[in-house]
Amino acid sequence: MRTKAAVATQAGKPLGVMEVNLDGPKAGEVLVEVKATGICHTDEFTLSGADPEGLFPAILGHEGAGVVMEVGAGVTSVKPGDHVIPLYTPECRECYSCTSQKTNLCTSIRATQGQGVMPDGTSRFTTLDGDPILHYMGCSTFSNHTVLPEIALAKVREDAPFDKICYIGCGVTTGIGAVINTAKVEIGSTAVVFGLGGIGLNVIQGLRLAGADMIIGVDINPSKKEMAERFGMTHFVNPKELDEDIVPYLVNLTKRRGDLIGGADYTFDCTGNVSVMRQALECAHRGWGESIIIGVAPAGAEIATRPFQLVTGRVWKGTAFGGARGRTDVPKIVDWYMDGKIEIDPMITHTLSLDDINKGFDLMHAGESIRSVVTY
Ligand code: NAD
Ligand code: AHE
Ligand code: ZN
Repeated sequence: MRTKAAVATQAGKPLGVMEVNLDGPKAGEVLVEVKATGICHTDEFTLSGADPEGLFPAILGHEGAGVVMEVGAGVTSVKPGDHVIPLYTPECRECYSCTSQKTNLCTSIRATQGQGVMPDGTSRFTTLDGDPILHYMGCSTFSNHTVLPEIALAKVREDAPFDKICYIGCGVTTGIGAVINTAKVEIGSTAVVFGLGGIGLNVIQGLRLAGADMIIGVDINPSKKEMAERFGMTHFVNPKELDEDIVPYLVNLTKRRGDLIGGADYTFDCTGNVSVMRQALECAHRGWGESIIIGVAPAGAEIATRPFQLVTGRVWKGTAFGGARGRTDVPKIVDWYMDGKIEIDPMITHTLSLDDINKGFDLMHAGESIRSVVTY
């Protein structure tokens, strides 16, 4: 079939909106009509050329929601008409990682996914001239239609609006999951969140859900303060306005009665900046503070700290897709949204057509959006 897609032709160039060819689903695959997709900072990261796994030409986008149109041979868990959210972290429930019950990082199709192809090693997308176009993170939601492996689809309820629940395909689940699945934050905790964008705000609402007492947000863009307060931030810090180093400032701010040292129980990096990741670790409490890396850093970047920071009990962790097992957890998060337990709508600051998708990247660069969503 033919469909309309935004194609990343080369690093650092705007996406090109064009008609492309899409082959039907092979065995174990599913054709999905994408109804809406968010634009995540990770799409920008790959488009910029900073992603060591970035390949071109490719159809980016990994935060979508849509409807199943056709299933390939052997597909049993979804059928035409089902509403689904694509999963860049699939859940096969059979591989060594899935059955370990120790991680959400299903490994069954990770190798081909990183090469921009389906599990059989080929792409379903081509240009109208017949040249191959690669898939991205196994999802390619910047196309009106896409093909995914069955194990990379979460079936969700049919009354949930596509233009909101697409965000559960990455940002919402990543932020809330980092708090609940990865950090396992307890009631009464103190926390610091670095970066109050599409991920950081969801960490904040996750912290509120978990019952954290002190939720400190840090961002160099003061316009992020208002929205973060709406989602539960109790204190805002703009590092550019401080006269002292941010680490001692935060350590002092998190000092509780009877505590001679200070430091947060949990900290989260939602910036992708390795200097910020160090600050996040070092403002965690001596003896037990945990720092969770969510941000994705450019090719070649490395984190550093004095080993003494770890010797004295701070813990450095990372999380992908918030530790969520997509087919199991994503339908539940959709229920949380529909039941009013979590909020999504105010974070979707812009809704665009596919023709205007590059405006979504411009808004992100200008720091003017939280999430831009493209509707088809
Ligand atoms: P975003 O652009 O919406 O937000 C980033 C925020 O960080 C902005 O508000 C920006 O002002 C702030 N910021 C930048 N530099 C800062 C600094 N030095 N100090 C404090 N704040 C700073 O991006 P997003 O969509 O929220 O994504 C955030 C990061 O998370 C990106 O690196 C993205 O690739 C990554 N990510 C990771 C996962 C995962 O599974 N681990 C999932 C989604 C996104
Ligand atoms: N390809 C990059 C790393 C990108 C990355 O860390 N991706 C996250 C999801 S970000 C979603 O917005 C992830 O899930 N990682 C686990 C995985 O298996 O990719 C690089 O540095 O090579
Ligand atoms: Zn993402």
